[in-house]
Amino acid sequence: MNIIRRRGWEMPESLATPEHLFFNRRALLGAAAGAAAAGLVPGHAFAQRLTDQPDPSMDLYPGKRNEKYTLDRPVTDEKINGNYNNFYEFNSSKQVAKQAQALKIRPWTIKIDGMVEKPFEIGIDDLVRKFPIEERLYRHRCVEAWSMAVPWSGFPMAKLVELAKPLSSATYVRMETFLDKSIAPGQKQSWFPWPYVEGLTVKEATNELTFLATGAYGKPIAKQHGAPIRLAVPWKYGFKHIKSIVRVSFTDKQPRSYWQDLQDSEYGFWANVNPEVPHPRWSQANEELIGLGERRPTLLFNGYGEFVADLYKGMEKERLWA
Ligand SMILES: Nc1nc2c(c(=O)[nH]1)N[C@H]1C(S)=C(S)[C@@H](COP(=O)(O)O)O[C@H]1N2
Ligand SMILES: [Mo]
Repeated sequence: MNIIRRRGWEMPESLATPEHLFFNRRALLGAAAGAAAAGLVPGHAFAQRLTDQPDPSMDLYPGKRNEKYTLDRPVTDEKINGNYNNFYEFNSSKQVAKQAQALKIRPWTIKIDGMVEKPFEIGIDDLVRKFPIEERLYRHRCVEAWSMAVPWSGFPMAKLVELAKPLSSATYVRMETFLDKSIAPGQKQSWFPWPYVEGLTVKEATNELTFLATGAYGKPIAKQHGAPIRLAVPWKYGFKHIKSIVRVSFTDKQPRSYWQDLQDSEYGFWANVNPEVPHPRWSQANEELIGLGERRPTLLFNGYGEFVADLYKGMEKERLWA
């Protein structure tokens, strides 16, 4: 007999409320096509893994822990975190880790352009050695009402902004994920607005909390978490935490993100965590702590108000919370 067991934190489908809309016909058709394509990929992913070189940045991790950022819950078990991910480029289920191994993370170049003194490109191994790597324990709150606690390693985004030398007229940063259908089957689904794009104001990007994670759990960041470099903005919903970044552009126009493009009425630009403002389809009042089988009330700004509340003073009329 085939008994399907659910662990406590694996919510039934009806509660899991995936980010994208199942009643959207294009997405519905897409989910079916994606599942079919998924069957073909693990072999490919495995072959890629066998040919991977040892990570050349291994010696940098975990970096000295920055004790300023503390948790109110235990760090999520690495195995649990590494097997419950969101990475639509590979597939739109949480079981994406295996397929994500197809991502090729060397060579990896990040383009810095737009309103900067001089556009340039930089290889990931040059970038990670420009600044001291530190470790920070951050909470992560997905818009789907689950959360984790993660030991990221990396450097503040403010350092990258400084390196980029934006013009004083640049007010926003737009970030882009890789685009390569040959390794990422999700990107063959043309009704999704690839590549994945996210944005911040330059003020947000240079806030002390805003972090570029190149490592996690004391080593180079795993592919399913967005290797070799992803964003961590712990006061915002998880979808702002763009993975596998290849381009950082400075602009004076508010960037339109992947999720806004997909469903503007549900996913706004600011996306700050607020337990009192429900998502149009579910409450944000509390969250499932993945791996702990526990639900807890969600905190305003995910508990990071002391660092970021000032950023939003006088913006009460804006849609700050969805
Ligand atoms: N490029 C890209 N970045 C992404 C996503 C994605 O699908 N593609 N999903 C986002 C969402 S919704 C969440 S909750 C987090 C999940 O990060 P994790 O898998 O490391 O927990 O990544 C975010 N960044
Ligand atoms: Mo998410």
